[in-house]
Amino acid sequence: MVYKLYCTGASGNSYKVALYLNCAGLDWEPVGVDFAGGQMRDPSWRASTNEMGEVPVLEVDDRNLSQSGAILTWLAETTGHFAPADDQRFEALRWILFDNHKFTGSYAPHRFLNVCTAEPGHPSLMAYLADRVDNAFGIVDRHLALQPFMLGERPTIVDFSLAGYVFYPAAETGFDIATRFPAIDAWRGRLAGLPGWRPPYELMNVGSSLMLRAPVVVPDAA
Ligand SMILES: N[C@@H](CCC(=O)N[C@@H](CS)C(=O)NCC(=O)O)C(=O)O
Repeated sequence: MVYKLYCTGASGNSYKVALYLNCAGLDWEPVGVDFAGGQMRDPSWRASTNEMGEVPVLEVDDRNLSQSGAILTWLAETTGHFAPADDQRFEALRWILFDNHKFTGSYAPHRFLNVCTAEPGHPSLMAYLADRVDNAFGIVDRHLALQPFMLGERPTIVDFSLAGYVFYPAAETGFDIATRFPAIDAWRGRLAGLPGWRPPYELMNVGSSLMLRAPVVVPDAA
C-alpha cells in the first residue's frame, strides 16, 4: 500500500506527516495541492478530499484522513512506528493539542503574516503572535532541557507534530531558534539526525505555495 499525502512545500502541518512517513520508512508519495490558486477553497475539492478545506490529507486505500495530530495518532496505532507507550497516550494527546493550539498555533500564523500574505501583518498583530510564540516555545524549551524528546528517551509522534515549522528558515519565520531556544535547537538537531530526515521543501517538492515576500520581522529583531 502506498500512502498518498496531499501537501505543498510551505505547509508545515503537512510536513509533520511527511517527515513521519519518511522517517518511518513507509511507502508514500506527495500529491501537490494548488494552495496559491485556492484549490482547497473549491467546494468540489472539499466534497471529494477534505470538508475542512485543509492539508495535510492522507489518502489510505479509499479513505481520506485529515488533521495532522489525528493522522499521526492513526499512523502510530496502525503501524507501530514512533508510537507512545500505552501509558503515555494521554501525555501524547496533551502535547499534540498544545502544539496545535499554542506552539504551531502561534508560530505558523506569525510566519504566514511575515512572508506569505500580500500585505504584511499589522505590527500589533505581529507583536501579539510573537508574544504567544515566546510563551509556547519557552514552555517546550524548558521541557526539552530535561529530556531528549518530548515523551522521554525516544522520538514519538509528539516530536513530529511539534517539528512542523521548526525547520523553515529563520528568514521566513522571524525567529532565530538557534540563539533564542537552545533546547529546541538541540532537539531539532536530534530529529535531523534520524534516518529519513529531509527539510520541508525537499520532502514536499510539489504543489504551489503562496509567494514569499520580504519579511517584516527579521530574526535579529525578534
Ligand atoms: N490543525 C490542522 C491545521 C491544518 C492547516 O491549517 N493547514 C493549512 C496549511 S499548513 C491549510 O490548509 N490552510 C488552508 C486554510 O486555512 O484555508 C492540522 O494540524 O492538520
